[in-house]
Amino acid sequence: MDSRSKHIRRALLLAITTIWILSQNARAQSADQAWLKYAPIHASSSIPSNVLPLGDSPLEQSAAQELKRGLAGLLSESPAHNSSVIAIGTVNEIRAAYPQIAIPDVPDPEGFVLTQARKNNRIDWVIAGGRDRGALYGAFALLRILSESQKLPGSAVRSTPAMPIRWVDEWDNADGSIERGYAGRSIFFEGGKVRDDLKPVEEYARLLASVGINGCNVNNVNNAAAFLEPQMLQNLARAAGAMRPWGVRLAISVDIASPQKIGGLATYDPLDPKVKAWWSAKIDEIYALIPDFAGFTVKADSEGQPGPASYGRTPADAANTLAAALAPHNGVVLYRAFVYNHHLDWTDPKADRARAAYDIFHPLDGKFLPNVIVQTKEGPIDFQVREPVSPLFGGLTETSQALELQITQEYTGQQRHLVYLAPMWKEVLDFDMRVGDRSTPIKSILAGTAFHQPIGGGLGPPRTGLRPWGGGMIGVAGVGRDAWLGSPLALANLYAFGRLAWDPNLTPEQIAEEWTRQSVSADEAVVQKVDAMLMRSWPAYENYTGPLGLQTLTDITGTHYGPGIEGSENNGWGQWHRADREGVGMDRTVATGTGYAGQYPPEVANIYENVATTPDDLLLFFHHVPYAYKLHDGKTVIQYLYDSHYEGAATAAQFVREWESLKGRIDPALYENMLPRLEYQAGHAIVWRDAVVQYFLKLSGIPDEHGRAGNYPNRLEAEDAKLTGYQVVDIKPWEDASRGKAISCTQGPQGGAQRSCSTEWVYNGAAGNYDIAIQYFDLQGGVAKFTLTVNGQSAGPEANWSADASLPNRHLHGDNSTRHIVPNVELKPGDAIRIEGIPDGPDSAALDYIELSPATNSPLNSH
Ligand code: GCV
Repeated sequence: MDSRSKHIRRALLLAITTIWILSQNARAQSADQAWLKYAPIHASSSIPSNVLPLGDSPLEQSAAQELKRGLAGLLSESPAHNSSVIAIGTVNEIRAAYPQIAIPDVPDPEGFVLTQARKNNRIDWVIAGGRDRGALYGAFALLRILSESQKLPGSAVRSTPAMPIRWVDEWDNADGSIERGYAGRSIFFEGGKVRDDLKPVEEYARLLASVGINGCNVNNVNNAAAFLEPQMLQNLARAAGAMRPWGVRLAISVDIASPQKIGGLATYDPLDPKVKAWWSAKIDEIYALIPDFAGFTVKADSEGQPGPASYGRTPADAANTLAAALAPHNGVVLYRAFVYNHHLDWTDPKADRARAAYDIFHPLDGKFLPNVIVQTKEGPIDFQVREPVSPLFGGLTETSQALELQITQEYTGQQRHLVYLAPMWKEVLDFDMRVGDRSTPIKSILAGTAFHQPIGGGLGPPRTGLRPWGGGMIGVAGVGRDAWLGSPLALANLYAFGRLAWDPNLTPEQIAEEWTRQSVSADEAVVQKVDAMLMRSWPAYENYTGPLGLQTLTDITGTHYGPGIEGSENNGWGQWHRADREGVGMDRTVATGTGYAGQYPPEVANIYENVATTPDDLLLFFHHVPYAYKLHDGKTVIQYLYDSHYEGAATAAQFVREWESLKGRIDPALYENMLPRLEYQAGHAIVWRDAVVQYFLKLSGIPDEHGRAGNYPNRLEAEDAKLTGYQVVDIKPWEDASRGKAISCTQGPQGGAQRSCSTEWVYNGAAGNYDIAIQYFDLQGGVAKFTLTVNGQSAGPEANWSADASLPNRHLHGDNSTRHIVPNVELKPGDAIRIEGIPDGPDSAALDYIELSPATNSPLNSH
């Protein structure tokens, strides 16, 4: 090869490599996919565009780098032409550089002040952090303020976090899967090891820091023993290093049986001296590798995980063994109160899983070491669409406490449904437990301020020794490689979690507005529309899944996703709703029920004990009532069940319309990404609606006074059609399909696989144009194909579709019952409407029904 050819070859290779790297970067997972977009603002020319870092700690460097990046984006269309700077540093550094201004003390190292200072005839902006971490949070706050309001407020901004522990928990497994994760595989792990590419971890930490989150527990609380192996700890040190520049400290979940499972000891009894020594040595090993290690999360004696109960020891015994070894290193133990027996006797009317956390942990109050924080889910069951606030928050006045929330939407639509959870979380934070008959809202309990004064009633002296730990908020995040949470709008939940942990006095509306302006658009009309959707999404989901405190009416031993009303009954897991022919709800009163209501402080207990004072939205959580029982507005329970399901599904259908109205006003990629998700949700809301409504209609025998439940005049059932190849099958649970039946293209006449099947209806309604909704099942593990024809002709551009979504369950079920709409089809009496289904592997091209609605009125017609 002559030198010219070599030169050309090298140039070609370089070009190909550059294109590849660019394309990799284009796809790289980054914080800009969430809210750190820094879209251009209409900035005033007084905004300084130069950044002056006063210190050189890694956190201050990150802060300065972020400010530069942020300003470059925000000011890209209106560059500033002035010599002012944004000076960033600790209070001490700022005071030294600007002796002429009075910078107030910022005692909390994480707090900050933003203000302006005159210097050399210019007006500088100043970010002064309590320490370097505060400076970092101040930088993000300044960028947020600019993104939102385009200017700095007239007076100084002072901010300190409400609570010291603000962590996300990931339930990632070492093999790269994520328990209850709905956005692809782990950003931390793959193949039993920490991933080589930790860029996404770094970007995640940046995202977390932007809303003040300061810890990340990276592995699943289940099966955690392998995470303490020496090799894994070395790997974890790399992950800790990737998050460190953003002030996010690494924590891990540990298995309480580790001394036996990986340490070779004969016991894991937490009070055994050999066990204590093992933990001590292990913790020293961790800190040698990760000096700023945050601590441990523990799930023990719960859902099959080992725990101290095996040795007759208490959670306090186990927690304190770990805490004592962590204390010299400033580490903490987050001990989860999610401890319960999942083999309860469901025939026993007194058995109640909701009681477990209080029964087990309340007697241990005051027995935990100061660096133990008891971590409690917001409700006594398990992240349901609505639960009362856990009474344990009022039952631990001598113990630091953390509130565990779920950002990943396990029981709330798994990110396929839009459900903005901040309003639910806010209700929890504002809930007044009335401990000692005085104001003790959950947010003050978490902040560690609720019980500082003696409060009488035998509750003991002021707490001492709890600081510096205080308490906090933990969000189970479940981020993955698919744009963090999969659905772009689901990111509002991650954002809201961080913002509320910093300042629980913010409102969900404020947070939604902040998030939308940074993530979607600053266009006022867009902000209003998106925020209105976010704010209505949790009530809508509650309405079409489990209202009145019924909890999410899903199969609790399965996927926790689609409808499965009896799935929580007749098993030991204790998520019962006790629906029977006469009535519904679980009696948790002291007088006649399980006694759970009595776990609250008296003022709250009295409200829940009495059926008349129990709020409607928790009625069935606390009381078993007849279907004809009247709610506060006079409506019967059964009619409310019908109405709320129809209302909820109608709201989900409106979301599609509202999103469509944003076309051309927002980023086209975001528009296209969300639209099919909302269309899917609208269809699945109908699956939910019909399942719950049919179930309670059959059980109660009381008709819907509006005649909707069980009455579907525009539906043509698949099992009633002329079938070629298709077979009629029963669906389990029956309520997940119209009339409990569907058709499935599985076995051919000779037992071999079918190549295709068809079903045909003869139309006999009025002539006109119709939207045809086809309810089909999209099973995992194959991509079935469908075609709709009328009299042998294609029914339009949408008439061919594939069952290619990724939905739970390998069986025909409400989890995967899906709606496709073929719009505007002309029909006249006698027309043959035919669907051909081509199965693919396990996906049997199954169909439930078709439903016709006049083209202009179709709730789901998006065309
Ligand atoms: C990590 C629920 C979830 C489990 C989870 C458990 C927990 O039961 O379904 O996946 O396990 O809560 O919080 O420990």
